[in-house]
Amino acid sequence: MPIDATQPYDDQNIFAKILRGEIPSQRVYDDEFAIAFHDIAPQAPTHLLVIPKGAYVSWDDFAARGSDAEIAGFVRAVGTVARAAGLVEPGYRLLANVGQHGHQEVPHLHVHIFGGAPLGPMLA
Ligand code: IU
Repeated sequence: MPIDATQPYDDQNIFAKILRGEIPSQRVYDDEFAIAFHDIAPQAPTHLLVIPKGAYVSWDDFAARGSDAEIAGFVRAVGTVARAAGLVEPGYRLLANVGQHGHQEVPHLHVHIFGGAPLGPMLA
């Protein structure tokens, strides 16, 4: 079920638990601002999720409340994860779903990284 992106942050959401290490994940990256792990139901040969360490519901919430350092750190982490996964050449796709119409299901900001095969045109 898609979430309401304007809801208050719920620290019992599944990605908060993954962040705290209470639920296992296949973690591939960890720094001051972000972690990255393999999506449990991959939709491409490489499908990673990058999440900020801060408590942000969505991209909208992060853009509004995140500090410049957190935002810069997170953006750099996404780039670093994609590069480390060997995706820069021949390329990859980033996606952040927001709220009901975006079909965001987990109420902790996450950026999907898809790659490892030609992905075709964007489907709205
Ligand atoms: P969405 O952007 O909120 O729709 O994406 C949520 C993603 O989180 C989706 O691709 C799930 O497969 C993924 N996921 C996960 O990796 N581990 C989990 O425990 C759960 C969802 I729940």
